[in-house]
Amino acid sequence: MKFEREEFLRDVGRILAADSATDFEHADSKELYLAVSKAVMAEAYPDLVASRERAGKRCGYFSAEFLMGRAIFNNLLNLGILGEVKEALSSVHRDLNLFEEVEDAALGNGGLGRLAACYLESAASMGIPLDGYGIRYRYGLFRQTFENGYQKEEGDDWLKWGDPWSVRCEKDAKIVRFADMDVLAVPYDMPIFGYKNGVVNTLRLWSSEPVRAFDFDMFDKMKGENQAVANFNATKICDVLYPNDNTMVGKLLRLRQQYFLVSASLQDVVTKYKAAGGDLKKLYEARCFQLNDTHPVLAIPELLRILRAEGLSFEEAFTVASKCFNFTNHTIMAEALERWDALALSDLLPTVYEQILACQNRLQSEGDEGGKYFIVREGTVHMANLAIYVSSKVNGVAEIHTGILKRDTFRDWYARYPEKFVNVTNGITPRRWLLLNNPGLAALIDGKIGTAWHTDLARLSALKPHLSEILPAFKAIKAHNKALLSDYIFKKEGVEVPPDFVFDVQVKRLHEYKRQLLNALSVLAIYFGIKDGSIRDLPPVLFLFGAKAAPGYYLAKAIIKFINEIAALVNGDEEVKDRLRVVFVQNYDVSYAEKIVCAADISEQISMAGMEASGTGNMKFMLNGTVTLGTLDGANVEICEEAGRENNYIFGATVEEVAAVKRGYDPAKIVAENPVLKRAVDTMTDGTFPDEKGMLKKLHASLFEGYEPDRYLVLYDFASYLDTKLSLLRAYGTDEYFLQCLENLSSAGKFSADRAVREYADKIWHL
Ligand code: 26W
Repeated sequence: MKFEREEFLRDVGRILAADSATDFEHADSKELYLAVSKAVMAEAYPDLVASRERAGKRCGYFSAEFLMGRAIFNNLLNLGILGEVKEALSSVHRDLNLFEEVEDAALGNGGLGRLAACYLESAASMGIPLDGYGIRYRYGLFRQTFENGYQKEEGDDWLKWGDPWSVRCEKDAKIVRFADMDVLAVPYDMPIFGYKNGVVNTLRLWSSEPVRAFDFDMFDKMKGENQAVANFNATKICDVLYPNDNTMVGKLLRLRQQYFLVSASLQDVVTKYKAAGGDLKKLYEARCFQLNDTHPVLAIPELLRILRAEGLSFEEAFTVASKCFNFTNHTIMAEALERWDALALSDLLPTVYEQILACQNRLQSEGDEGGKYFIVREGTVHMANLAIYVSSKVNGVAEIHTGILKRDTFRDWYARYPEKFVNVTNGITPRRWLLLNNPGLAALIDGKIGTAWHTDLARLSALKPHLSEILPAFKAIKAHNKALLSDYIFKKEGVEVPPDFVFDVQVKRLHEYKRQLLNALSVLAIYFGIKDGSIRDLPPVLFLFGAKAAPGYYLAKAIIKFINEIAALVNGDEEVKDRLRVVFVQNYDVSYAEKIVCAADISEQISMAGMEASGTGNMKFMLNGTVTLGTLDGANVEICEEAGRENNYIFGATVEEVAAVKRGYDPAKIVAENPVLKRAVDTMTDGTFPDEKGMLKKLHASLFEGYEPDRYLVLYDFASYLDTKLSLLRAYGTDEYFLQCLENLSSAGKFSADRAVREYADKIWHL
């Protein structure tokens, strides 16, 4: 985008005056933020219109979550005016960094939502016509604080700073019909700026509003019912993002959200397609849709319903749908696979349910001796089965994950439709996750190999001949980033972390399978080892945690409490003060991640093998020059393939071993034979920590009692984990260690979301 300082300042000044009756000198940071953002939006408008009107097939990315984070810095970067705006503001004595206070748009839980955000950015940067469709939750993922070590949740009022990057498109509003009420869906469009290429794609987020009294049809239906109550219900649909990651809660309101999203989006697409003279029987020539996990899978019966209402036969409609839809699976966890009660679904969405039944009948009519193939069974609708049956392509998100889908989770479906199954290994956008979050490192790379890597990450391999040369500068940049993070943590959490400690980091959602508990036990073992003198030769180390637990996930919350207790014990012990520190940061989010990822020395990716579909945090650390301490799970496997296993620290049972170990597994025996482990595990029950609510006791019980004790083999993998961790800590600081970091950085090309969206565009969307 062209940029003229005088013109820009004049525009911003006028907006400050018009909207806030203020000026550069007096505006507070919010007023300034709104004015700067709006001035940029006005400037970008022609590119937006041009991109939208481009001819050719487009893909809609349907997702219940888009974890966008903060927009302003990324938008300025991609428009190529980040430095210019910074200078322009400082010429009027204002600092662009004020906008670090702006709220994240946290309309997502974790990996799946952040992946959607990376893909939108990469698609725009690659000139791929991909539009996001989602929900404009009034409150995003809860804000987390700790009180006495316990997680507390508060509403996330992400609109507090206004929403200058969205445009409300009242004209495109649609009515979404439920059995008991109609709801108005109003779209807000966020521009997605490609990196310095003039492309602007759109993220369209739907907001629910009451269909007002002017809708007489609706008014009629409501006879007898209180209009105010109906208004209240309608608005409520988009109130809040469900805070569960990997666990399905069968709440009707969530089903309403899902239908609201897909019905509004498909009406939008179909209306525009028809208005442009398109033939609905050939919709697939102009449009396709990627279903981000099962959350938007109701789009399938909804499209069938719409096409039937437009006069297509069921077979005609089915053919169109099966060419339009593709499905990505993001998890193999049984508790995450969505299933809905058939009665509840048919009560809420009778005409949609009819189409689900029609799919079920079509499937049955094709013959199925073993009874392996079903969409509805025993009063339950299986959303993944519906998705697989109708979609053209089904993909997993890393090689190992797609393998498990084929061999295990969807084995029967794979036998029936082998050609449907493909892998697309996840990726991350190098703009936000290197250029923006680590400007020092980005500049170092630019200086060595030029800037082509910004949009062609595989070129990082050109660094390979220069690794020793850049090592001193790399060390200095890492040290600088650590100092910045240390200041930030002090400001936010009120704890001191010496920047010269090793930063050993585990940040991600809290889940048993991700095994933050394994990390916690190793920290205790190291602490006791330092105390009793059995561990002497370690550099001083900070164990940094960041994670939100789903509010209803008891054991996840217990793990947070446990780690916070460990932090209090360790940080309060004068004797280990110079050797050890433990910090659990509050409210880990995208903006926190940007600061943490560039400052980490060790990336902990320690899920039980077979459980983490891919992981994308692992890629962010790698790209910032960090070694992985991890299992052979998800994309860690491919990270090792790319960067060399010898440059990472791999431990623990493999997928194959996990299966074998689980037969006849005896966790008590493992603990009995390992006194170091026993000492750490015992702290949960021996009074080391206060446990007034009995949380730690239950956490302890989860390892030894119940239907499947120590389900994620924390105890089994402990010994090899601790060994590997100690040898990594001992290697830290040597040139060998820093070269390993740089081997990872220079091998990270594959993990660009640019590569991933290109694969989708080629293999799946055929754009
Ligand atoms: C129905 C409740 C629910 C909510 C969220 C079920 C499942 C989810 C997501 C699929 C969980 C998720 O975010 N999965 C993560 O997706 C990432 C992007 O593909 C992967 O990198 C992670 O490994 C996977 O856990």
